[in-house]
Amino acid sequence: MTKLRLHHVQYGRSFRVLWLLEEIGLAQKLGADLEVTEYLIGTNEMRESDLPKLSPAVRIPALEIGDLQMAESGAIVEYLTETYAPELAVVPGDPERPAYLQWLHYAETQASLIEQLNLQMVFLRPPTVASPVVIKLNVARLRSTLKGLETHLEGRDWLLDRGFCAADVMYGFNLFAAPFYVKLDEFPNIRAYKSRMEAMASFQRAVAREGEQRFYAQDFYPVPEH
Ligand SMILES: N[C@@H](CCC(=O)N[C@@H](CS)C(=O)NCC(=O)O)C(=O)O
Repeated sequence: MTKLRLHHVQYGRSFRVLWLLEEIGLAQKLGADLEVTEYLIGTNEMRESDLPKLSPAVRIPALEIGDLQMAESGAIVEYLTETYAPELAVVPGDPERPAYLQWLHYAETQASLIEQLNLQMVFLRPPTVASPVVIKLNVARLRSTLKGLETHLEGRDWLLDRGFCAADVMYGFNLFAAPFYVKLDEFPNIRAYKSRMEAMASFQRAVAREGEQRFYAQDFYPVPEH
């Protein structure tokens, strides 16, 4: 049986890959069992596992398909779609290719801000103190990326005119983590976009596999006063 193994962290970027694997139905296509290896960030689990052999920066996601080993969520999303679901990719020469690449990679501009906020608000432990200035700055920068996405989504169901594609999958992590730092009340297009994701059967299967949210200890993290 072909090996199909995803290295995963709850509420992390690996959700993008988990969702895409469900959308493609890759386990069924390969006649494989999807094995999900979950880690707890902030422990030694990742360094002490075989992840360092798979992921140059020892980060998740990493994906193994047979002998193939790959890290970087965006790269994995591009590879999986062009190899197994070309209808979700946009090929070179297609007029929507520049927009496809732009929005696929914009997701990481946004995700890196979420990551900085996770670092300050979730991972720092006493006696280390989070920096209100850095938090305030990163919240403002995250809000600004959400505004850019909100404007783009005006009058659209998905990022591209052709409909749901691999670039949308990248936001399956971002838009579920961002609201812990920036409320989405001011972004109606993003809220509707999220609802469209949540209505997809593949998304629901990925959420069911991931289980209840356990990563964040509270529903919202306000910017500390000082
Ligand atoms: N650009 C990479 C970023 C990967 C990344 O930073 N993943 C986070 C979880 S979302 C991680 O593994 N963090 C562990 C750490 O920082 O030690 C990607 O998209 O895969």
